[in-house]
Amino acid sequence: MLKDIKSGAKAYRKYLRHELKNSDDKSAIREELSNVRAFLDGLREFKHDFKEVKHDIRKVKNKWSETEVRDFILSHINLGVRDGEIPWGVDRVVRDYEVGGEGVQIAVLDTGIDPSHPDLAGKVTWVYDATGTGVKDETGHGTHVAGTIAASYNGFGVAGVASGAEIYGIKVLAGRDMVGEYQWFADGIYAAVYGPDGILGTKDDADVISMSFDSQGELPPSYVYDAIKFAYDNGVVLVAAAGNGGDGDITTLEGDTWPAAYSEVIAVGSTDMYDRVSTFSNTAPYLELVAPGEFIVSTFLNGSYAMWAGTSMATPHVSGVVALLIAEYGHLPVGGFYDMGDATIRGLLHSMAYQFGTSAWTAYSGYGLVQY
Ligand SMILES: [Ca+2]
Ligand SMILES: [Ca+2]
Ligand SMILES: [Ca+2]
Repeated sequence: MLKDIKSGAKAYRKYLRHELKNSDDKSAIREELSNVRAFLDGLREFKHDFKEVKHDIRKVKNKWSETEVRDFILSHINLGVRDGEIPWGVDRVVRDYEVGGEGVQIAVLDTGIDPSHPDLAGKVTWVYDATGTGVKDETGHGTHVAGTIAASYNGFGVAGVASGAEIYGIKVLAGRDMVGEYQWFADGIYAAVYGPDGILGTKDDADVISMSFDSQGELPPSYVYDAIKFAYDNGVVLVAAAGNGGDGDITTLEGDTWPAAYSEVIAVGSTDMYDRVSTFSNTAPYLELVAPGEFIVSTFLNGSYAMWAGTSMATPHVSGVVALLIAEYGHLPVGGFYDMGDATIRGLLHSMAYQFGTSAWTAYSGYGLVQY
C-alpha cells in the first residue's frame, strides 16, 4: 500500500513537472508540487518511525479495491482536499469549514506537543509534564493529535477541526514506546482540570480532555477513575480512543479498554474515507462515535507533517467538534451515553452524528460519524 502510494505520488510529481513546462499558471503547479514534496516527506517519516501503524495500513489494503487505491492517490495526493489545506477527515466532519472553537481550552493528554511547529504557532498555550521526562514530544504522536484539533487555517500545511481553540500539551506518555504510568495519567487529568493557574473553577480550566491512548485491556486502579470522575463532575468533556484491537468483524465485541470504557468518557472508533468502520477499530458496548482515522495527515516533529492511522487519530476529530459545540452553545452539561437533543454536549453529538449503521446505535459505529 505504502509503495503504491509512494509510486503514485512520484508519478504525479513527474506529471506536474512536465505540466510546469507547458503551463501558463506556473504558481498553482508549483504549489501542488510543494504539496507532493511535503506528502513524500511525510511518507518517509512515517515509514521510518512507525512500523506498527504500517501494519494497520497493510490491513487496510486488503479491503480496498485497486480503483479505491487509485481514487485515493488522485484525489488526496496533496495534504488536504479544500484549499489544499483541509485534510479529508476534517472536511468529512465539518461541513462548512471556518475557524471555530474560540475561547475553548482542550487538554491533549499524550506524548507532549511540539509548540514550535509553525502550524501550531500560538495554539499551545501551556505545556505540562506529568512523566518526569521533560515536556519534549519524543515521537510526534501528541503533536499529530494537536494538529487535527487546532492546526491554523493559515494558507499552508493543514488546518484543524477547531482552529480557533487553545491547546494544552499534557505529557502522560514517554519514550519511543509511548508508555505511561497510571500516576502520570491521573496527575495529567487533575492538571488539566485545574488549568495553568492551578486554581479550580477559573477561566483557564480545560473544557475538553482528549486521550488518544488506552490501557490495552487492563483495568486501571481506582484513583484513575477518581480523577476521571473529578473531571466529569467539574464539567470537563472527556474523549478517548476506543482502541485498535479490532478483529475486522463488526459482530464481535473486543475486550474493554480504559479510559474509553468509563461511562463518563466518550469512546471513539475509526472510519475510512468511504465511511466504513476501520478493520482495526474496536467494537464495544460503550462505543459512542466514530471519526476519520485512516490516512490522517497532521503536524509532526521539526515543522513537518506525517500521515498516521488509528483510533488515536479519530479521537481528536471528536475533541475538535466538542470545542466547536462549546463555542457555539456555551458550557452545557456534559451529559450521558443515552442523551439525545440539545440539552447536553453528548446529546448534541449523538443527535448530529451521521449514522450509517443499521440502527440508531451500533457497537461498531456508536451513534455514527461525528458531524458539525
Ligand atoms: Ca495550516
Ligand atoms: Ca484554573
Ligand atoms: Ca469486532
